[in-house]
Amino acid sequence: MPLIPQPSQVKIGKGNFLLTDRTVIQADVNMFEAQYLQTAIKQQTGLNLKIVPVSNGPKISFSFDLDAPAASGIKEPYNLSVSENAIAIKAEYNTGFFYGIQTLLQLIPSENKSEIKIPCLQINDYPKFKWRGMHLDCARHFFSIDFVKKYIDYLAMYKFNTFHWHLTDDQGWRIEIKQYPKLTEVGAWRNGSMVGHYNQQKYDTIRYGGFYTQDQIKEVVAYAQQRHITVVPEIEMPGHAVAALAAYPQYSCTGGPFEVEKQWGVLDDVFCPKEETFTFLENILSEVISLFPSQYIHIGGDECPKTRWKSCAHCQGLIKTKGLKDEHELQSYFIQRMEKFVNSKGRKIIGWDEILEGGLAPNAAVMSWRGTEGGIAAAKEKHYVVMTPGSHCYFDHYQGNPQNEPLAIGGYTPVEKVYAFNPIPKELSPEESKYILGAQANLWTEYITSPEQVEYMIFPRMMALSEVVWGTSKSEQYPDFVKRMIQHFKRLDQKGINYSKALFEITT
Ligand code: TNX
Repeated sequence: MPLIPQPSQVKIGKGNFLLTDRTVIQADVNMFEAQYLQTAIKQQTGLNLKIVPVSNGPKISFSFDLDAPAASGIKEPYNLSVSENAIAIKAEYNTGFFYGIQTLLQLIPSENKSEIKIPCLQINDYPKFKWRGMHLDCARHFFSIDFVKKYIDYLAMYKFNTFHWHLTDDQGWRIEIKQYPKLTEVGAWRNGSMVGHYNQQKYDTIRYGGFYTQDQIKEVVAYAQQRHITVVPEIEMPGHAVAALAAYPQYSCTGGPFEVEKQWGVLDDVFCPKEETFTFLENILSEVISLFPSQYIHIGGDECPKTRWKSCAHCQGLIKTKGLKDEHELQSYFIQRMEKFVNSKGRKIIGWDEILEGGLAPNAAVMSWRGTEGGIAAAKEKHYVVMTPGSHCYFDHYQGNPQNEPLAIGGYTPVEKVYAFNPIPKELSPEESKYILGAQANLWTEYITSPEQVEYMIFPRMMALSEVVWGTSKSEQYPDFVKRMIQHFKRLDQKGINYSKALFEITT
């Protein structure tokens, strides 16, 4: 069966179910999942299935009576049984129905036909990891709401449940904040971008930018929610803040002026740990929290040079009065202040692994990107971790021979390497491993300017990652995975999705 991610348990039976326009979807007509299935079958096959509350004929039915719940406290488990007379999806939660639907859709060939054979089988399935994430950087390059929704659709197809939305960076502030209109009036626009590779230091002079209104953000969050995906927003601090400082220079150490940045990289101007800055950031986070119902709010924390803090009298004074050792502890003080605020709103923070430096905020979760070491250290300190090491999870890297690939930042992370990733490092005991929530791929977009290129960079690598985080990838089964993946290419073709064919390169 060409299923991705491979389910936990599949038993193939005998015979087939015949899907025709006489098949009905037996469900409450208002059930989103039933409507989703109806639309997807129509798109995939041309068949028009009715949704009816009760039927005695051939049907696809939903019921809340999962056989043997796999693991308590998770919403994903489902059973899918296909027999000659009926298809039944059982689950405890609608999330399980949604995953059963994704599996069923992969059993239905993508072709216009009036009669489609679906092989009889029984699937019992649930994921291993709670955090199955994909990230998208909409700051370096801006992607429309329509494309962000498509991206969410791609996540849904492969049973991802977390969309990490990178909304702010040096090169652009992309989220409307009502209390600070200049963040988008000024911060969302730059007067040029880097052209070609970073090393060449060449720029164009084209005004570039865009932002999402709060109404659009709500629309995306609701769209994702229907697809059982949590949107985790990221607001960068204290580093990667130049776009915000271009709009409000008073929250820097020097007072500016600044321009929204044109070049990629790590910049010295960062938020200054003043009371006014904390108030500014808290007011921003209040609006962010009201838009995103996610348990976690990502506060960045990565790549914050300490250059400005070192020569800032206020910062040095703060280090003294708070009894801090150095600027790293000052960064930790900064993050802990923000954590207190976010916790007071009933939410938790997650940040890049630099938040370990100078001491972790008490309830923070860590995204381990500079390898898995940060994640290992955090799990040993009993903090939750999402693994996203550059070595396996950076989809801005090349996936084939750079000579045949569109310009990328560098690196080499082919699909086979992604498939071989194990989010649980061998250094952790079973007890410590419980703190590994899962894994995520990051798509930084310095060199990714169009939706087509986003698709190219995530496909097919996200298929490999989906199996890693679902928990059914096994290195020795890579050849089998490749066979299934190649069958999925037809589906991607049918949906008009652009994907990399680097896999077919002859390597010597
Ligand atoms: C490092 S990963 C960054 C990003 C860049 C990326 C390029 C991380 C937390 N920070 O700002 O876009 O490298 O790969």
